[in-house]
Amino acid sequence: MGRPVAVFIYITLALLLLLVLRGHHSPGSRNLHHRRLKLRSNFSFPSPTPSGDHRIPFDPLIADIELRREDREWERSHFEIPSAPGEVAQPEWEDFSDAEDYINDEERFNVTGRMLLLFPRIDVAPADGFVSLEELTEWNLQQAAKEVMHRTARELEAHDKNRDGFVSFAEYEPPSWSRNDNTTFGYEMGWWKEEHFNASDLDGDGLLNKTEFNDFLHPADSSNPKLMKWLCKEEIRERDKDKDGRLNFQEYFNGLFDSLRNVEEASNHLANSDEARANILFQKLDKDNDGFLTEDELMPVIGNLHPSEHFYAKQQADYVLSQADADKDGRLSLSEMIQHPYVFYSAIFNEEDDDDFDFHDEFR
Ligand SMILES: *[C@@H]1O[C@H](CO)[C@@H](O)[C@H](O)[C@H]1NC(C)=O
Ligand SMILES: *[C@@H]1O[C@H](CO)[C@@H](O)[C@H](O)[C@H]1NC(C)=O
Ligand SMILES: *[C@@H]1O[C@H](CO)[C@@H](O)[C@H](O)[C@H]1NC(C)=O
Ligand SMILES: *[C@@H]1O[C@H](CO)[C@@H](O)[C@H](O)[C@H]1NC(C)=O
Ligand SMILES: *[C@@H]1O[C@H](CO)[C@@H](O)[C@H](O)[C@H]1NC(C)=O
Ligand SMILES: [Ca+2]
Ligand SMILES: [Ca+2]
Repeated sequence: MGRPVAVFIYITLALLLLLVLRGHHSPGSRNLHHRRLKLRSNFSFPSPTPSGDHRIPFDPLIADIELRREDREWERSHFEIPSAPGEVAQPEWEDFSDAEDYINDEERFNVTGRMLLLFPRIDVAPADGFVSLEELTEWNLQQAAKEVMHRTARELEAHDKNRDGFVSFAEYEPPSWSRNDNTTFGYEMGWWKEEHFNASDLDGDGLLNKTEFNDFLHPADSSNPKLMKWLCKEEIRERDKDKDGRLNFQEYFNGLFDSLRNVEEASNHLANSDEARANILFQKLDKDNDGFLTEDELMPVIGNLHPSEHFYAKQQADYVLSQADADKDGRLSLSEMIQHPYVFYSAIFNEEDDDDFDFHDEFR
């Protein structure tokens, strides 16, 4: 009777000790000198449903390295160039491992130096020696827009068969996942169809230039009213079970309400049941009180249904501020930025991913 109990106690103590040791290990490994910066290793094609990992590069220099790497990968997957006989395809080491060695070499890529250089470029409205949430959001938005436009230009080149700098609907080839099955999500998808194309064609000349094509690929970030209207229509189409072109309460409650909770929470805390809360918002959106939501009535909340680049830019700025604003005055001084540089180079919002995804410890 005594022995099993003793063994049990020993095992428990050993486990506790292990936990304590691990606990001590983590704060140490959070020390910035034990971090390694990691480039975004992955490349994904533009998709209408942005994935959870939506990271906007903070430093244009890193963005540039990442984009060049991405371009190369993109070229590889789009134009498979057969290697000449006898010639061995060379792995592009200079773009993959060396880039990370470069940014982790404090003498070559000096994060303090980067902060000194970037701070005055972010602190502009007004230039008062502090970076506000708005300034950081605007900076993130600019970085995101540059990156998105770069990818759009690349896509445009691939689709523009006659090389006139425009994409016609005949030239456009929808992504393969949308071609194979036109009811992938249980409804007839409107994305990448002619109606979507026409809505993106701001001047109606039948061709998309770079701006229009960028809107076509990222409708939620567009300011083209035709396209916003199309996006609302598409939201309805996805949930319109009885196919009458509008949403009744049940279709709204089952399909749309969940995505609108943030709107709903801000406007009303009084109703207690889910359905009652949903009903209050429904009444508010249903301007003509006919018991149905139409595409025009969805317009005021379309930004909540499709997170825009602005949403991510602000989310990332909020996160960075929460981590680096040491004196909690709601803005960042240069010295706060210099003291927390790694927050800027790894801004992600999923705490769990923090260690594995963006950093690895240097104990290897
Ligand atoms: C992206 O990364 C994940 C794991 O991080 C991996 O499983 C996947 O294959 C990668 N995709 C590409 C296209 O490299
Ligand atoms: C990085 O730059 C700062 C400021 O220019 C300088 O004080 C520091 O010594 C540099 N660090 C390294 C490792 O070069
Ligand atoms: C799309 O689905 C419809 C049936 O819902 C079918 O008649 C049509 O041929 C499909 N189109 C393509 C391009 O697969
Ligand atoms: C798109 O616009 C063209 C004219 O530029 C027109 O011929 C075509 O019918 C329109 N298609 C749709 C689905 O609206
Ligand atoms: C594309 O066309 C639209 C509509 O005419 C125009 O507003 C926009 O500036 C053009 N973009 C470029 C890059 O030429
Ligand atoms: Ca063309
Ligand atoms: Ca501060």
